[in-house]
Amino acid sequence: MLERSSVAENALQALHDEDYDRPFNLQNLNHATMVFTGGRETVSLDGDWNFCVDLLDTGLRQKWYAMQPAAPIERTEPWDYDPYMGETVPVPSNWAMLKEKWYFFEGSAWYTRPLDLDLHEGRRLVLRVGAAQYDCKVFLNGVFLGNHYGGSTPFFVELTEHARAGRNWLMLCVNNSRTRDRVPMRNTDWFNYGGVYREVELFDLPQAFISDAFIRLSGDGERIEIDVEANGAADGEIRVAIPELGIDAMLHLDNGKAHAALAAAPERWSPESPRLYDVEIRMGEDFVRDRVGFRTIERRGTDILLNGRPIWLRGISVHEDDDALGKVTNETDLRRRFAHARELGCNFLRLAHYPHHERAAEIADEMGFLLWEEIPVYWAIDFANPDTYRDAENQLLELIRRDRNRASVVIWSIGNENPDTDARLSFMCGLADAARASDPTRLVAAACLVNHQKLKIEDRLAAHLDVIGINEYYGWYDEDFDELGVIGANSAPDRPVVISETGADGATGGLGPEEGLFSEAYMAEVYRKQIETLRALDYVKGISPWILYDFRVERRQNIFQLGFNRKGLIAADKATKKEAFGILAAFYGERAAAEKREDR
Ligand code: GCB
Repeated sequence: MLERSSVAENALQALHDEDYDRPFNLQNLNHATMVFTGGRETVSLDGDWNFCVDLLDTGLRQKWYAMQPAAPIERTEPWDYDPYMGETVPVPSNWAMLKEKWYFFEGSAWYTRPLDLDLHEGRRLVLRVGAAQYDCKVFLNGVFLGNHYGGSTPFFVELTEHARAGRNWLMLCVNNSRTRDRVPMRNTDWFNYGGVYREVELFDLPQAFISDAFIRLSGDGERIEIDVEANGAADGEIRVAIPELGIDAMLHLDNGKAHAALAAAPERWSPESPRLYDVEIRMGEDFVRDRVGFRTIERRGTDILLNGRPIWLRGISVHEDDDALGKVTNETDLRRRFAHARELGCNFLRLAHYPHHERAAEIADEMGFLLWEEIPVYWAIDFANPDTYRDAENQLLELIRRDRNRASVVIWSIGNENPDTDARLSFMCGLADAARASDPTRLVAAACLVNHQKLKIEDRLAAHLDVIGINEYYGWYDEDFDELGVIGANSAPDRPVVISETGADGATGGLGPEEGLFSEAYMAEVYRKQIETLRALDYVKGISPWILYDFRVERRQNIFQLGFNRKGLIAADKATKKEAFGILAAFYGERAAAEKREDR
C-alpha cells in the first residue's frame, strides 16, 4: 500500500478500486490511426526493454507509469516495482519462451525503455508496434496515450504532444488474458503467446503525411486504381509515379482523400510470373513507395479465376509458431516456410488463424504464392456481444489496410469453424460487408463445418461468401471415412469450395506408434484417402491441409502429443518430413503437370 504516496491520490484506491482498469480501455489505437509506412525511414526500438510480469495488475492500480525515475536511495515511497531498473527482455519476444516460470503466465506485463529524442519544429513522431498480444496500453512520460486490442495486427500512436527533447520514457503494458469477449476468446487450438513479439519502430513524419495508399488493378483489368489518404492536409496535390509503366499523375486531395483510375496495361502478376512494379507517392515533403503486383481475382460459378483463368489452389495451412521463438518470426523462418511450400508443389498458403507478420505477404508477392489471410474469429466467440464485433471488425480492417497492396493476398477469411447460429450469421455478414467495403478487389471466405447430421455442405453463411472453406477431418475426428464421399455427392454448392483443413496427427522420431492413430503410417493413409475422394469433386477448387509444421498447444497432452498438435507434414524441428509430405507433394506434382499440359 502506498501510504505515503503523492502519486496514488488515494492509497487505498490502489487496493480497493476494482474498476482500476476502466480508464485504460479506450481502444483508440485502431484502423483509423494507421499510417502508411512503405518506403519510410524508421528508427528501430527493438532490443532490451525493462520488464516485469504483473499478475495482479498492481502497476495499473499503483500507477507505476506515473513514477519519476530516481535513484533507489532517493525514493521516499515504497513502490512495488521500479520501471527504470531491474530485469530486461528482448523485444520482439514472447515471455513464455524466455523463462520457465513465465511459460504459463497470462496477465499484464510491463515494458519500459528510454527514448532519446531530438525534436524538430513541424515534425510529428509516430510509434508503430508490429504486434502485441493482446491488449497493449501505451504511456509516454507518465501520460496514457491509448490502447490497442488484437494480438496480431500493427498499431500506431502519435507521441508528438507528450514528447520532449532529450530523455523520454516509453512504457507498454501488455495483457494476454484469455477472456470470453476477446477475439479469439478463451478456447483455441494454439498457444497463447504473450508479449511484444513483432518489431517496434519510430517514424519521424512531416506535419501533413500520407496515411493510406491503396493501389490495385481495376476489376476489368484495364486501369490502375489508386486511393490516397492524408493526415494533416485537407487539400493539395499528390503525385503518383509508376516509372516502368510511364505513369506520372497528379491527384487532388479533397477532404483529405484522393482517387485516380489510370489507363494502364501492366504485365500481370501470377505465381508463374510474380511481376512487381515500384509505385512512388509524393505529397509535399512526404514520400512513400511500395512494390505492387497487378492481377485480378474473381469467382464465376464454382470457379476461382486469376487473371480471368480458372485456378486450382494447391495449398497448405500454416501457423506462426516456433519451438524456440514462439510466435516471433524472422526472415530465415519465413523463407524456410516458403521453401517447404515450394517443395510440396504449392501455389497457395492459408495463413491461419490470425494475421501473420507482414513480411509473409511481401515474400509471397516476390515468390509467387497466393495467400488466404484470416482474423481469429475462432470457434464460439461471443457473437452476441457488440464489443466483440467491434474488436473483430477492427482487426479485419487493420489487416486489410496493412496488406491490401499485396497481389499475393487473394482471400480475406472472416472466421473459422463457428457454430451456425443467428447471432453468428449477423456478426459474420457484418464482417463480410466490412471487408468488401474496404477492399472490393478480393474474395471473402470463412472456414466452415459440414452439416454432420445431413452429411452435406450446408451453412447459412455460405450465401454471403465468395469461397466456402470447409474444414473436415474424415479419417480422424470423423472415423467413418466413407461419409466424406456421401457429403461430396449430397452437396451441390453454387460457388467454389476450398478444403481449408483436413489431416491427421502423426508423431515422428520414435515418439509415435508404428501403426494406428498417431502413427505416421495412419496419417499417410488419411492423406491418400482424402486426396482420392476430394480430387473427384469438381466444385472443390483447392485444398490447404492442416498443417505444414507441428505446433505448440496446451490442449494436446496425450503421450504422443506432449503439448504439440502433431498434424504437421513436418515435425516441430521444421526439418523432419513425415510420410504424408511425399504423398501430398506427389499429388500436387501430378496436378501441376496436368495443368501445364492443358495450357499447351
Ligand atoms: C481445426 C481447427 C484447427 C485445429 C485443427 C485440429 O478444425 O480449425 O485450429 O488445430 O482442427 O488439429 O484439430
